[in-house]
Amino acid sequence: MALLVGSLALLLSGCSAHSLERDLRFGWPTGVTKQAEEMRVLWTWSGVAALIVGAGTWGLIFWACIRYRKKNDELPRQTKYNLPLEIVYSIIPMFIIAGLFYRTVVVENSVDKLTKNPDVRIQVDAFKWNWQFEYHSYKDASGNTVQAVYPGLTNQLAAGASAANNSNGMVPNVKCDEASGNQSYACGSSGGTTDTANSPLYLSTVGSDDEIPVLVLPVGETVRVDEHSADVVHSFWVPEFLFKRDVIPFGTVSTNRDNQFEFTATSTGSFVGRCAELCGTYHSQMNFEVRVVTADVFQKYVAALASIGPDDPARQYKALQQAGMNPVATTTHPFNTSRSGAVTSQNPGAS
Ligand SMILES: [Cu+2]
Repeated sequence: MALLVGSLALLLSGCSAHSLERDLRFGWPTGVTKQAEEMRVLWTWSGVAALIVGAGTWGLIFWACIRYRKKNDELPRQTKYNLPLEIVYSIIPMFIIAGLFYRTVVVENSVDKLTKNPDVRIQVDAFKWNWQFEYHSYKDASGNTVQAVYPGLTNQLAAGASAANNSNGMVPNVKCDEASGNQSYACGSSGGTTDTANSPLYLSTVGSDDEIPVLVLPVGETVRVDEHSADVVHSFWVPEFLFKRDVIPFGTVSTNRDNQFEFTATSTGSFVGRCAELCGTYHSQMNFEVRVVTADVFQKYVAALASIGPDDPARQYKALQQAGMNPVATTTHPFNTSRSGAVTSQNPGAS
C-alpha cells in the first residue's frame, strides 16, 4: 500500500490530474475520434478500479502472511462461517460489476448514437474487393447543407419526413428507383436527390486495381456513415478509430437495415482502413484510406470533385491534387486483384 501511495504521489506531483488521466492508458491505443477517447476514459477508470481491488487483495494477503505467520507449535484458533464477512465480500463485487456494466452501457450507447442532423453523410459501398464512397450531404463554408444529386434515386430524406422525428435517426425503408441494370451501388440508405438545381452530381470516389479509394473528411464534424454492400458481408474498419462495423448486403431495394454509425474525428491525418470480415479471395487487399483534413481543405476537395465530374477516371487523383493534398493514398497501396495473374504467379509449376 505504501509503495502504491508513494508512486501515485510521485506521479501526481509531476502532472495535472487531467494529463495523468490521459496518460493512464493501460495499453489502450491512441484513437483519433471523440468516440475512441470516450472508450479510452472507460478503459482507464476500469484499470484504476482493478488496481484498487488488486492493491486491497495484495494488502490483505501480505497482512495475513505476516500477522498470522507460524510463531510456535500451538494450533491457532480455527474459525469458519463468518456470515457478515461473507455477505460483505459478496455484495462489494456485485456493486463493482454493476458499476462497470453501467459505465460500459453509457459509453456504448454514446458510440452508437446517431444524431438528427450530422454535418456530413457518407454512403460507404463495399464490394468484392474494393470500396466506393459517396458524399450524400455536407456543410458548406457558411454552414448550409449541400446535398449531392444521384439521378434516378428517390430523395429518401424528403420522402421519409418521419426520419426527422425518428428518435434513433434511422431512415425508414424507402425503395430505390434506380434501374436494376445499373450496378453503381448508389441505392444506399441515405439516398440522394433527383431535382435539386445546381447541386453537385455523384460526389463519389471508387477504388480500383491502380488506386486506393481515399475518404476525405473534415476534422471536428459529425460524420454519419451509411453502409451498403453489393455482394457479401464486409466490415468497415479504421484501426485508429478503434471501431469497426459490418457492412451487410440487403440488396438495392431494402436499405432500412443497412448499418449506420457516426464518428467525429479529432485529429487531422491519414489513417488506413481495412475490410475486417473475411469476404473472399482478396479480402486482405480491400484497403482504403481516411484522410481527415481541415474544413477549408475539405471544401476545396468536394468543390474539385464536383467540377471534375463523375466521368473522369482520374477524378479522385485530380481532386486531391486540386485541394493541395497528396493525390495518392499514403497509408497503403493498391494490390493486383487480377485472378488469372495472381493464380499464375502463385503457381509457377503450371506452365
Ligand atoms: Cu470485404
